[in-house]
Parts: sequence; C-alpha cells; structure tokens
Amino acid sequence: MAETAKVDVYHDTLPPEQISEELAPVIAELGLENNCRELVEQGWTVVERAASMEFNDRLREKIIELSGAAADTEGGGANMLLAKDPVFVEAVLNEKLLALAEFSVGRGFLISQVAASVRPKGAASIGLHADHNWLPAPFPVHNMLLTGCWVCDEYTKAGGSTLVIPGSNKLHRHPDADEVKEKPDAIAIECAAGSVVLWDGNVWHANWPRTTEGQRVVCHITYTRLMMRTVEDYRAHADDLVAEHGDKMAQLLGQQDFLEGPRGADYSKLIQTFNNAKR
Ligand SMILES: O=C(O)CCC(=O)C(=O)O
Repeated sequence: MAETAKVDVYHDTLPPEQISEELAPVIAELGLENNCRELVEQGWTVVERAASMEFNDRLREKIIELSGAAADTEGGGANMLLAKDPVFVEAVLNEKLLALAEFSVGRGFLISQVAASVRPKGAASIGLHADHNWLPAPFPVHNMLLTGCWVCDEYTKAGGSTLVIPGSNKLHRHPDADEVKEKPDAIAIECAAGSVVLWDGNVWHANWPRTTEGQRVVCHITYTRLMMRTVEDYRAHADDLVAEHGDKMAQLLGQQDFLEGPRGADYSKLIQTFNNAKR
C-alpha cells in the first residue's frame, strides 16, 4: 500500500509583513526585500526593469496588435490574454512577480486577470478606487489582491501614469464620493519602461489624463489570494441548472456578477457587483 506523505499542520498565520522561511531566500536572491517592505508600508512598489527590454518590446507589440490601436493616436484594450499569446504567460510567470505575489497574497495564489490597455493623448482618467472593490470595508489585515501594471512605456504624470494616494492603504476602506472627486494629495508613480508597478487591494489609485503624444501601453496582471472560492465547481452544469431554476440559481452559480467571466470581465455587471459587496 502506498505510504501517505506526512504534511506538517500549521496552527499559526504569518503576519502580513513577515516573509515565510521558504520564500525568504527567493526574495533575497531576487533583491526584492525593499519591494516587500514598500508593499506593506505604502501599499505599492516598483520593480525596475522586471525583464529584458527585448521582452518589453515583444509584450508591447503584441498588446498593440490585440488591442486594435495600431495608430499611435488610437486607444484600446484586450483581455483574457493568458489564452491569447505566450508572451503573457511569460509575463505572469516572471519570477519577481511570482515571488512578490506569494509574499502579498499568500502561497497557492491564483491569477485573476490578464488584460491590457492602450491610452493615447487625451485619454480620460479612470475613477479613483481600491482594488478590494468587491470586498466590504473594513478591508482585512491580509492583502487579497495584488495588481501589477507592466509599464511598456515610460511612466510620467503627463504621459498618464498611475496615480496613488499615499497613506490610503492604511485606511482599509473604499474612498467616498468626495475623495473620488478630489483625489486628495494624489501623486504620480513615475518609472522607466520595462518596470512593473505593483499595488495591494487597499491603496486608492487611478491614472492621470495623458497629455503627451503617443500611447501608454500597459499589461494589467492581477493575482489573488486563493480563499473565497466555491468548494464544488458547477460550471459544467450551470446552464442546465439556471435554465431550469432561474435567477436565484444564476446568482448562486456566479452568473450575475462580473467575476470568472469566460470572456473576461463583463463591465455591464461591474457596479452591481461592487455594490453587492457593500450590502
Ligand atoms: O491604468 C492605470 O494606471 C491604473 C489601472 C487600475 O486602476 C487597475 O488596474 O486597477
């Protein structure tokens, strides 16, 4: 009879600032201690030149091709990218991103979203938000979502870089309507092309309008903690169950929110999903 491997049972949970014993040598080898500290203290960090410029150029080219923004005056976007080209597989499996994701959202973390955006001159800003948008406040002590923007073009304020509100990560809540409007004390994250800007689910962020010529090309990668998934996977049976039992069954099987969409986020359900999380 095959012997069952003995697995230690942990009875404690590591605090958010502590790097696990097994991850510590990886973080040290990759020189990411500072990034871990910044993620905990300020809620965001920049990994400078996360890969080669050859990789960055390939990534940028593929995003332009898939997002339908061929002319440098055009904007666009794309999603479900892990299934569309191996360059995105390379991005999400980047060893520095994987190490920081394990630190921030725990061992066994999942990929939540791989999308891209192309913003030309004149591109409007997105609204201020915390990525813990489908969590009720107060947000938990442990981070649930880690988002990375792979910055294919230099990040400057005029170029429409990501905006953050320093200290907002300590508030553990969503911004209110006035804060969304005023963006108090907002700063620009500025860094070189080929960097990855990462932030936790707490920090309030948006982006600046782009006032310079050309395009800001970004790959958005979100890793998520493994918890709060269903124990049983009914996707193979969902359409039949919903056809027979209607709306309540559709809700129970996740067909009325914007998460786990087979074609990526369904933005028509976004606000309703965020609202559900607050009631
Ligand atoms: O495009 C940006 O700079 C910010 C993107 C963002 O808000 C997000 O991915 O949650």
